[in-house]
Amino acid sequence: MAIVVIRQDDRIDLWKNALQNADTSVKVYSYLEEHPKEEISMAVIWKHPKGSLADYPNLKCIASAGAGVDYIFEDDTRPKNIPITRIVDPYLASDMSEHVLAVILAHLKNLNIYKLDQVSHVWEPKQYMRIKDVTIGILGLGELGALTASDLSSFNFNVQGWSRSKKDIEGVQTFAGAEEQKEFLNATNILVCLLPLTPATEGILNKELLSQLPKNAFVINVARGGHMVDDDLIALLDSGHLSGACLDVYHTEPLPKSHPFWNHKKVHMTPHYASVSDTNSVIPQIIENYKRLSSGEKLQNLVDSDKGY
Ligand code: NDP
Ligand code: OXD
Repeated sequence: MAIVVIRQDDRIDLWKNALQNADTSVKVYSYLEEHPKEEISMAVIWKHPKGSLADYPNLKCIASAGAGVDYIFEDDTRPKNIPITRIVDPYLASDMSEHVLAVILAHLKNLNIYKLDQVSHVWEPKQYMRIKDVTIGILGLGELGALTASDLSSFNFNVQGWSRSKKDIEGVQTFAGAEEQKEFLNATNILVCLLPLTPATEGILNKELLSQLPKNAFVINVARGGHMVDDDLIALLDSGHLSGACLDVYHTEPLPKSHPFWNHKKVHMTPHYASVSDTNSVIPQIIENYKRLSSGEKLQNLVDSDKGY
C-alpha cells in the first residue's frame, strides 16, 4: 500500500513531504516521479489532470486535499466505486469565516471604493453602513457556512442561512429547501455563497435568484465559479439592482485577462485564496484515513457520492 499525491500546482512537494514526515512508515510518491502504480491505495489529490486516477488499478480511496470535491465528479474516468474523502478542518472553516467578515466590513465601510478613489486622487466621502442595519444571508450551512454564520452573529450582524436540510444554529435564522428560498432572499442585504458545486447548485447565482435580493444587495461568492452566471451578475450590477460583488472563485482559474470582471468597478476580486488547506492541520486526518483504509475501518469525512458533496 502507498499514497500518491496528484496536483498540478507548485504545492506538490510540500504535500508529499508533509505526508511523508507525518508518518515515515508510509510510502508517499508524487505522481510526477517514477512510482509503482499497482502499489497505490490512496490518491491525495487537488485538481488532478483528468484521467490520471485511472492509472491506479488498486486504488481504494480518493482523498481531496480541499473541502470541495466537484472537480473529482467532473472526471468521468475516475474509479467509481471507491470512497471519496474531503477536508473538514477548523482552520479551513475559521479562515473562511475571517475572509467573509473582512469582505463584509470592507463593503460596509466603502474601503474598496476608497482604494479606487485613491488611485484616481479623488476625495469623496461616502455614506457608510452599520452592522446592525444589514442582514447577511448565507447559502450553505455546512462546515464553513455554519461557522461563518455563527461568527457573524457574534459580531451582532443579523444572520440567516439557507441549506438543503433545516439547521439549528444559535443566533441564526435558518431556512431550508426551495420553498423557503424566496423569504430568505427577500430579506438578505449581503448574500454569501458557501454551497458545494453540484448539478443542483450549478448556476444557482443567476438572474432569477439574484433579482429576489433587495435593491443594493451585495454578493460574495467564495464557493465555486460554477455557481455564478457571470453575465447575469454583470447585468444586475449595471442595472443598479446590485451594489457590488466580491468574488474569490471563477469559472476558469486564473481568470482570463479578457474577462469583464477585471475592469468592472463594482466587482472586487481575490484569487481563490479565501481559505486554503493548511498541511500542518490537515495531514493528520489524511494519515488517519490511510491507516483506517489499511485496517478496513470506516473512513472519516466521507463524501456522499449521490449528493455530490
Ligand atoms: P459542506 O458539505 O459541509 O456544506 C455544504 C452545505 O451546502 C450544506 O449545508 C448543504 O445542506 C448545503 N447544500 C448543498 N446542496 C444544496 C442544495 N441543493 N440546496 C441547498 N443547500 C445545499 O461544505 P463546506 O462548508 O465544507 O464547503 C462548502 C464549499 O466551499 C466547498 O464545496 C467549496 O466549493 C467551497 N470552498 C471554497 C474555498 C475557497 O477558498 N474559496 C475553500 C474551501 C471550500 P445540508 O447540510 O442540508 O446537506
Ligand atoms: C477547497 C478550496 O475546496 O480550496 O478546499 O476551494
